[in-house]
Amino acid sequence: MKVIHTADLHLGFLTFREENYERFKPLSFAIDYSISHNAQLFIIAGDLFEARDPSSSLEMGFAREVKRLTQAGIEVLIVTGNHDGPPNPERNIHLDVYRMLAVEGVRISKKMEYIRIGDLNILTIPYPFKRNLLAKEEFREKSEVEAGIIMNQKIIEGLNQLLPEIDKTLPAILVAHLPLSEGVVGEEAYSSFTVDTPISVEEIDRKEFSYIALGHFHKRQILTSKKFGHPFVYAGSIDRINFGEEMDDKGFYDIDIDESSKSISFSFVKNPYSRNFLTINLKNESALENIDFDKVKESIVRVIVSGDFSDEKKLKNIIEKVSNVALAFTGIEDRRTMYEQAFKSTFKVTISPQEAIERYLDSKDDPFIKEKKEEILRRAIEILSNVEKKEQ
Ligand SMILES: [Mn+2]
Repeated sequence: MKVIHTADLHLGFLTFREENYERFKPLSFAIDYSISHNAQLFIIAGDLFEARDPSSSLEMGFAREVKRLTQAGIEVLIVTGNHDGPPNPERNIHLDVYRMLAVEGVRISKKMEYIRIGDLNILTIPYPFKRNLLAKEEFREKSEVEAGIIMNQKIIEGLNQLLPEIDKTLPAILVAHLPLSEGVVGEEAYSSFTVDTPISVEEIDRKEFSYIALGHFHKRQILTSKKFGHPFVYAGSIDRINFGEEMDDKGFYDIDIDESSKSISFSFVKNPYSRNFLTINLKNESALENIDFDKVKESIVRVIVSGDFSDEKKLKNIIEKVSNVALAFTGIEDRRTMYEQAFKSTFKVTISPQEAIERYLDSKDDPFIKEKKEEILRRAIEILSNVEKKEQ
């Protein structure tokens, strides 16, 4: 059985409003791959949309991609992440539409549960919201840290309760949207405002699992449990969100599971359509000749100037060309302090909406704004995520 493991799509994440960027391209590529490789199951391990209430054009675009999977006979499993909500599992979320309409071949898991798809046992752990726990009378007095610890205990209890449902003659996997204490946090730290209480690999590993499909950390990584040697795999985000991910490969995992022997093999598939970030370091004259303008054209670009240049005009012309060709140009960092201000002001620079709001808030000398900055920023980003540049 072939399974595709994706996570953290964050559809609708705002970067620099770059023109010509097709937001569904990375997902479409993963789906084309699944169809052409005869996958039977397509997993999204949480954080589908950046916003909790995505715009209808984003939802339509996603539905169009899901339909391509179901029409090809590929089952779809979505386990909710912290961006998908809800803090209260009884409350409806946008993905419930798929359940309400009983879309065949699409499963949404927003609570821990056992699911059987074909010859595969699946246990799920959607992102656990502490707010849900703190709302209960008995836990109301607990601190966030205490609530996190209780939450993790509940995950372990939940797992142990679900384990007997596994058909032991067949392979089993776990799909979870969780922070693991052994893992490396990626650039999502800049887009998430939730405070996590990580749980350890050993605490959730069970002998029955062959593969643990994870979402939440945007940095792709494979952790191994000491207990049974099982692979705990973060597929990583499908797209890059800032310069911190410039060098990271983005993509998804292709897993082959043998039903009779329960053995698995898996490999990473690089997604060529992930948004590119490019830093151009201008350290010397020869750096000016070696700019890859094909790459510039398809990237969000920044320039760092640090060396000595005999022809200042030539330097300026080249940076000007870069700024015109780039998908989006975010600015120049001139480390030769003597030129700094005059140099920068001659170029048109794009900053992200988040950055613009943050700069605006920082410029205000208002105690209310100072105190509520994080909250205002979070709400503003949520609103902006729902504003579409162009209807599709
Ligand atoms: Mn997440």
